[in-house]
Amino acid sequence: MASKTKKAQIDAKKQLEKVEEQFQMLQILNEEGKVVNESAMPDLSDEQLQELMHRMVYTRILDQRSISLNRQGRLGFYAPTAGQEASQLASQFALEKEDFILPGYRDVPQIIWHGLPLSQAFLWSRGHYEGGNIPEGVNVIAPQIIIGAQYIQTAGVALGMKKRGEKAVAVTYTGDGGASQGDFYEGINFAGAFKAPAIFIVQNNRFAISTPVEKQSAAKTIAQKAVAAGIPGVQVDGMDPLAVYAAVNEARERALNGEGPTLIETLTYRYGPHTMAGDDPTRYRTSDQDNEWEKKDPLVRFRKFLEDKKLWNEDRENEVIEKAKEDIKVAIKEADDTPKQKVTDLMSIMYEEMPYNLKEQYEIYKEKESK
Ligand SMILES: Cc1ncc(C[n+]2csc(CCOP(=O)(O)OP(=O)(O)O)c2C)c(N)n1
Ligand SMILES: [Mg+2]
Repeated sequence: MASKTKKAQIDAKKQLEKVEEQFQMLQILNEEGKVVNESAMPDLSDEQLQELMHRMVYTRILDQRSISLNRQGRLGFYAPTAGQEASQLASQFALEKEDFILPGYRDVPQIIWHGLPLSQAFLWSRGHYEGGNIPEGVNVIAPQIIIGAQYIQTAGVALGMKKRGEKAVAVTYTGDGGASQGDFYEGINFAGAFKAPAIFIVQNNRFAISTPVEKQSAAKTIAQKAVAAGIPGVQVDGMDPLAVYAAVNEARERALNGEGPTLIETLTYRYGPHTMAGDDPTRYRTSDQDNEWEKKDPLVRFRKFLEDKKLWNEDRENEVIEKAKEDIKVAIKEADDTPKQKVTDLMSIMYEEMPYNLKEQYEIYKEKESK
């Protein structure tokens, strides 16, 4: 028979509060583009600040164009990115070319800015194998569709880097939904145990398709999940490029100093649908909620910040927009001009040495394709 303990041994409220109070959101630039946390300000030159804005504006255009190309049937799978530019691009901006990115399906912008040609990103969207044929020296893998799987791969890549004595880190992204997956916990735990140089980023855009983050976990923050893995975690304003940059930069330094991985939660929002495959966000979000988040827009606040410093103006922005449109036109043409993939291509890229049963099938398809 269950008996009552005389005195509770767990002060549940206090225990949780103690954890939660350590995960206050880091913000440097507020919604008005004013610096509110001077001491956390990253050391970036004027040119670097302009380059970061360039990348965010460019990527917003890429998102808009990708959505219309998808509607025209000229792209395949596409997961919109508008709203998440600070989380995506300021984190990649804190990396070096040697660092390795393991993206999820919404993280195509980061791998483009890490060196993947735009035409290949379009081919990946179309399901063409050339999209995953990553050029030598570009340290990324093709985006992961299985939610959270990249967290385990990242622990492995980071451990490999450590064993080889490389001065580089492995960086991965998942979403708020991804943080409920077993793979998420296994990845951060393993990397923590081996002090592997990894950075685990969770872009908390408040929804996993239509499931709100409040239904995802009883934890108040995703950042606090780091505690159980024995690694540091931080929650940052994911609409603030400077806060995201500062957090990733610090995590990278720790990793390179042999201090192991960090978990970074960025608070953000996706303005568009989950993907272009029929999701209708008006069924699970209110327009008030959308408006509230659009006021936090990363481009708006960073533009104000740069304009105040006389580092940005309309002409500059228009140049970036034109450049993005031109690049997209060229890249989509390159994707169109790429030879269509054949069944035999899929077989031959899969194996260094093809198994005998596939060899038979390969010959059959080769014969068919020659007609
Ligand atoms: C293992 C697994 N389960 C389910 C899915 C289907 N699925 C695709 S996206 C998604 C939601 C993910 O949400 P979140 O992690 O918050 O990322 P976001 O799309 O918001 O960037 C789900 C459940 C999947 N791809 N993989
Ligand atoms: Mg999400």
